[in-house]
Amino acid sequence: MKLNTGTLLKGIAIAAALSVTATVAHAANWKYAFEEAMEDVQGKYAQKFKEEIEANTDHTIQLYPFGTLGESADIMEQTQSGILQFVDQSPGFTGSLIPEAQVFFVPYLLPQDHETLVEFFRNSKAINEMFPELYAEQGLELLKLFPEGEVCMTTQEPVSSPADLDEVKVRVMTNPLLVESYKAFGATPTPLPWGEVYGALQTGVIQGQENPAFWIESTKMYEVSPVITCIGHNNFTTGVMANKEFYDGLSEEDQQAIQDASDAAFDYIVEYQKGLHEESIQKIKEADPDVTVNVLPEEERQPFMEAAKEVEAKFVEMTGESGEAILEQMKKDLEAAKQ
Ligand code: 6CS
Repeated sequence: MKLNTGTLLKGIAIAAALSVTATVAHAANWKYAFEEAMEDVQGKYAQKFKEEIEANTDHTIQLYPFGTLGESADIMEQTQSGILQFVDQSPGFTGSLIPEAQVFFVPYLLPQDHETLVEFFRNSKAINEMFPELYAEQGLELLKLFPEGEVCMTTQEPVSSPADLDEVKVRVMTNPLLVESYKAFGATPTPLPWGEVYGALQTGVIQGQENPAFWIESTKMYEVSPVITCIGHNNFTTGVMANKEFYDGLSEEDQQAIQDASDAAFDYIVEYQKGLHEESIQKIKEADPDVTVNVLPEEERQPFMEAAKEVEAKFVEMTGESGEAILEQMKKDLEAAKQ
């Protein structure tokens, strides 16, 4: 068949138009919800993830901060059912779905030193190999677990020993091990979703709660619980995951882009957190000079550290062999991270 130049050019134009259409039809707008505001740690991570995905794929990401789609439990349900593609939910809540995730609430397990902590999250076999299997059983592709900062308590009265927590109702995230933890610390634990915490402190339904300093500052927890006590018992862990069916249905290229964006967001967020605790405490003191910040010395931490042993035993009791295996692996990984 003889083709004249006009026909050929028309053919090329149609083919080009079709290939553009195909690409456009393929580009998706993925939905990603998280438990904090845009300028908090989870929001910063999410923004970096979005930036990477949008720079390296045809896809776009719509971000949904706390309050736009409901509580943590709601955004998890929406992700499991496929309404959302990505979710950031902390083990504090995921622990009720995946009991082994409560390991992040065994007090004094995670190191306080930032570099060791980052090394651990980066290379841990428990984090990178064992947890993904457990999340997969719940229809979730675990993309990243990362630290958000040292957890401190906020109360009405000073706390320097478990006796000071007697009869004090301390709000905890909704997982059974945190309840055990605060029982062992001498308090009356009260599990609540995040949205109810400020009001409950204001009305005296509870008298305390625990969270990292950036969050105490940004959510103004110090206005309704002005004594901050740091006992070095934990660092707040959070996790980002995708709906597994959605993830498995993606091309290898898109899956790789998601893994690369997760790595980039991890590198960014651990750097972002350097000095964040101190800066947040400074901002709180400037906002309200009446706030007290107590960092308990080693000897006053001792009784809390003793109580931690009981919590660790509870964790094993609650999660059986599978939890024990995770705990043991984490201990090995932590040892390696310290080297
Ligand atoms: O305590 C909580 O429920 C919240 N704390 C932090 C640091 N992030 C989100 C979570 O909902």
